[in-house]
Amino acid sequence: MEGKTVYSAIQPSGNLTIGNYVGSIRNWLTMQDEYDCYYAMANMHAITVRQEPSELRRRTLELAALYIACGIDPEKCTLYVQSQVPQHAELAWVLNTVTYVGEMERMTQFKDKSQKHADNINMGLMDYPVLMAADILLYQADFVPVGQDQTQHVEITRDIAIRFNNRFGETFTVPKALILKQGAKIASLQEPTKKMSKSDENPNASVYLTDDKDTILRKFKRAVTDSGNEIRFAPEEKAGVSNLLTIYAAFTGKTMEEAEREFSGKGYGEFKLAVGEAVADKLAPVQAEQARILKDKAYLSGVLSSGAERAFKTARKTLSKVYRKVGFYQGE
Ligand code: ATP
Ligand code: LTN
Repeated sequence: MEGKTVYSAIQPSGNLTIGNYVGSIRNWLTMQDEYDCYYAMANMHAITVRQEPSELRRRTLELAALYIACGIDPEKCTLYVQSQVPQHAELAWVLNTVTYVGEMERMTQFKDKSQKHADNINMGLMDYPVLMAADILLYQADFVPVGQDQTQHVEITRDIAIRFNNRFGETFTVPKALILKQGAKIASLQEPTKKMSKSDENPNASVYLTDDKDTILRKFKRAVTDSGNEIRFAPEEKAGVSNLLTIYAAFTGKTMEEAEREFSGKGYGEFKLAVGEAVADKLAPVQAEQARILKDKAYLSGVLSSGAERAFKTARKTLSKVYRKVGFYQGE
């Protein structure tokens, strides 16, 4: 499909997990040859919960280096830092006026995060989905590859786009979420019915992309499974084992059937070790590459400044159209 645009972003709010990789970045890689892709470091979203400023800055660069180390090619995609393109905040303001407070209060992520950060339920946290809508709509994206937890935000983006188009005339492309059939929701290794999350307090629940081999093997060894002994994919019945099979398939590129066949008749111990090894072997070169890129400061800042410049050009065009539609004076 020629001429289609893809938009996605990750918040530089913590160490990425293999959930972020499997549900998100892995999906992005397959699109860069086919589509016009924009991938951002969503640092403006990140400050909706408290961040240590020096850490936020460091993590933003680490995330950029990680994208590239995972295989995102900055020559093919537009890789940039959200706060370097002022139109995100500007469009969010306009979209705020076509979004209802009730809709934002009903968002699952808002409710979860309000509970988790009860002492800091700030306006930004509530407005998070509107900023996300602004991200996506600025680039007239057709597709938004994300994990399952973000579907509700893409849905509200569609509602906002349709509402704006109806009120002011055709302005925005109405985007679609692209969710993988397998791997859109990698579960916690400790509570396999919960999503693996970078902000989980239990360090054994998540495998980080920065973990070394020993740590990875140890975490998989301790992964919660069940009292049975069968290795097969049955998410309802065998959440833990199914999660490990999903991770194995994602990291080896094998199909679920191949993975199941490989482990049929084998014990859980051997299985967990194999999953850990597949993950560690895949991550080792990514980690080495990320470290190499981070050291090359001139290269990285060059990539980000040319990314911001490209993003700015597209964003400016859309914002100017929006300003015209809503009746903002833009000079003669
Ligand atoms: P936090 O726990 O701090 O809210 P997070 O781990 O959910 O963060 P995000 O930055 O919110 O990470 O998400 C980045 C991308 O990774 C999104 O597309 C999200 O859907 C995806 N993602 C996050 N966790 C998982 C998971 N466990 N399985 C699959 N995809 C995931
Ligand atoms: N909220 C997203 C990150 C994000 C995003 C976006 C994803 C910010 N802006 C635009 C897709 C499109 C998350 O993954 N937590």
